[in-house]
Order: sequence, then structure tokens, then C-alpha cells
Amino acid sequence: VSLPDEPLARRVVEGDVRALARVCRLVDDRIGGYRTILKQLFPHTGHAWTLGVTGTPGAGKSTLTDRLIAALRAQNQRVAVLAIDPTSPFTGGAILGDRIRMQRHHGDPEVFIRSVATRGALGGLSRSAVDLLRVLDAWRADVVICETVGVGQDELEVTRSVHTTLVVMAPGMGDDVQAIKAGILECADVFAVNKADREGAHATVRDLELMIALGHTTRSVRTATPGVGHVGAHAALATHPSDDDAHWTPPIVKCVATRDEGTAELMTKLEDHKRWLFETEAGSERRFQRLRDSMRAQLRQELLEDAERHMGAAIDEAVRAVAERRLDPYTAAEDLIARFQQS
Ligand SMILES: Nc1nc2c(ncn2[C@@H]2O[C@H](COP(=O)(O)OP(=O)(O)OP(=O)(O)O)[C@@H](O)[C@H]2O)c(=O)[nH]1
Ligand SMILES: [Mg+2]
Repeated sequence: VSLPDEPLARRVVEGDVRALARVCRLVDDRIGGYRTILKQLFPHTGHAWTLGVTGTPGAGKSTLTDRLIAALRAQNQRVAVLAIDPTSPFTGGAILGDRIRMQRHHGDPEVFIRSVATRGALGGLSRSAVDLLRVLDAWRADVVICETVGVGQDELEVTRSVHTTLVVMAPGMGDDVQAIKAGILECADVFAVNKADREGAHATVRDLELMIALGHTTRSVRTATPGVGHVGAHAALATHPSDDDAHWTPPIVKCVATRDEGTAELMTKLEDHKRWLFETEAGSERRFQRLRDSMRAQLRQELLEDAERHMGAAIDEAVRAVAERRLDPYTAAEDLIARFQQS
């Protein structure tokens, strides 16, 4: 693939950190021909393994990420980190916290860390995050790590766009296993139960095991012959996660990030998932599926933005008409779409 014409894009591909930082800002603010840059960078992506780190606020995501960076640097891998909206009631803001927790890597030219704290319009955050992940990939990072707090819809969308998702939990945080499970469980490829130095880690592991078993049951029932599903689920529980190539069962690793305990095993499990993803049929299907989801999300977003740009006032007018019962919402939508198609 030939080098980009656009000078900034070219410099990113050549590994220039300053150009990378500038392009990140342009993409963030969506200014200065950022789309041209993104288009020119795309052919240079596909090199990086993207790793999402998500989970309950304050669970130790940044501390773990710092350990993972160190492990990857020991393998001489180039690492880029994107920390999204790192504001939590636990650390209270966040960017500073991330800087402190990962600062020992700041002098390392093979590590690039960027925090994004702004929340844009609907879907804006996930959109630019996905774009930024690609920029970091084009910089020739071997691994791109993306830290998000796993609660909102936006985060979920980012989580869906990475290769491997690590969900970090910590014991003694109330109903968090319940709170987080909805969308995140289906994205989780590996679980870390961090703060295993605290009481309750075992219970958190048990809760997770149960959740995974239940998730596995529904999937098994769907694929197995009726009535055999339960047997299949039990069998799957008893076997090693990666014994069955067609299906990935998320392993659970206990860690104490502050003491670097469990992080080597965590790295191994993450790498197992990477291997599954890139070396099996099912993994390749999964990657295609995720790209499709991501493209659909992008289309939805861009169509909506385009529609609002062209006929924001007409949309507002239609809402008023529906509110006053002058118009039904079905006809209103049909009219708007017809107008949009003509524009
Ligand atoms: N006891 C104990 N504390 C830990 C462990 N890992 C992290 N912590 C502490 O937990 C606090 C939060 O850690 P962070 O790494 O900032 O957690 P986070 O999930 O990134 O937090 P947010 O990004 O704000 O949601 C810090 O005070 C850490 O020192 C651990 O294994 N054991
Ligand atoms: Mg953090």
C-alpha cells in the first residue's frame, strides 16, 4: 500500500508521535479535513490487536492497563492506549488518575496514551473513539488498548468494535455484577476479578461463573438438539474454555493489579483469545460480525446527522404536529423520509 498523500497522515504511518497527537485532536474535534486523513489512514490499519478494557468504575482498569502495557513492552510491542471518559465517582476525575497510574510509560516512545473526556452528541463519543482506534492502529501500534467505563450505550458500542474485551470487576461493589451484565456480558471475552486481596473475590468469581454458565446454556440450547442443551452446558463447564474451537467461553482470572499478581496469567488468557479470534473459523466469523456491526452503527449515525442537517426544522415541526395530535407519528416519519430522499 502506498503512503498517504496527506502529509499528516503520512507522518502518522511513519510512526511520528507528534503527528499522531495532532491527528487525534483533529478527529476528536472533527475538523481540518479529518475525514480525508481517516480515509488515507485506513489502508494502513489492520495491523493492531485491539483490546478493550471495561468494567465497573474504580475496579482497577487503569492499574491493570498499566500492568498490561508493561507486559507488552517486555515483549517489545508498541502500545497505544485510549482512555475514554475516565470519570468515575471513585477516582473523581480521572484523566489525572490515568496519568498517574500509567505515567511510568510516558517517557517511552513506543507507548502512546491519550485520554478523551468529552462527551459529544448522541453516538458522537463512540464514533470518534472508533476512528481514534483506527488512527492508533495506522501508527503501527501492535496493541491498541481502549479503556472505557462499561455502563453507557456509547461504551458498549466501542466495546463491540474491539477484537478482545476484558471486563474488570472487583469484589464488594454491591450489585455490580448484576448492573453490568446486560450488554457487557455478551461482549466479554475475558473476565478479571481484580482486588483479589480483598474479601469477597471468591464470591464474585462464583457469580461470574454462574452468569457465564447461564449464558452458555442459552447458546447451547440454540445450537444443540432440543432437550440436550443442559447436558451440553454442563459438559462445557467441565472442559477447558478453548477446547472447543467453535465456541469461546470467557475465562476468569483473579488479579491484584497493584501488586502485579495474576497479570501474567491474564495476559496469557487474552492472547489465547487473540489466537482463537485470528486462527479459527468461528473467530473469523466473529471479526466479520463486529465489523458489520460497526459499519451499521456508522451508517446509522451518519444518516441521522445528515437528516438533521438537511431538515432539522422540519423534524421539530413534525414533532410539534405529533404532540398536538395533528399528525400521527407514522405518517410524520413517512413524510420526513420522503422529503429527505428528495433532498
Ligand atoms: N486493594 C486493591 N486496590 C487496587 C487494586 N487495583 C487497583 N486498586 C486501587 O483502586 C483504585 C482505582 O483504581 P483504577 O485503576 O483507577 O480503577 P479504574 O477502574 O481505572 O477507575 P475509573 O477509570 O475511574 O473507573 C486505585 O486507588 C487503585 O490503587 C487491587 O488489586 N487491590
Ligand atoms: Mg481508569
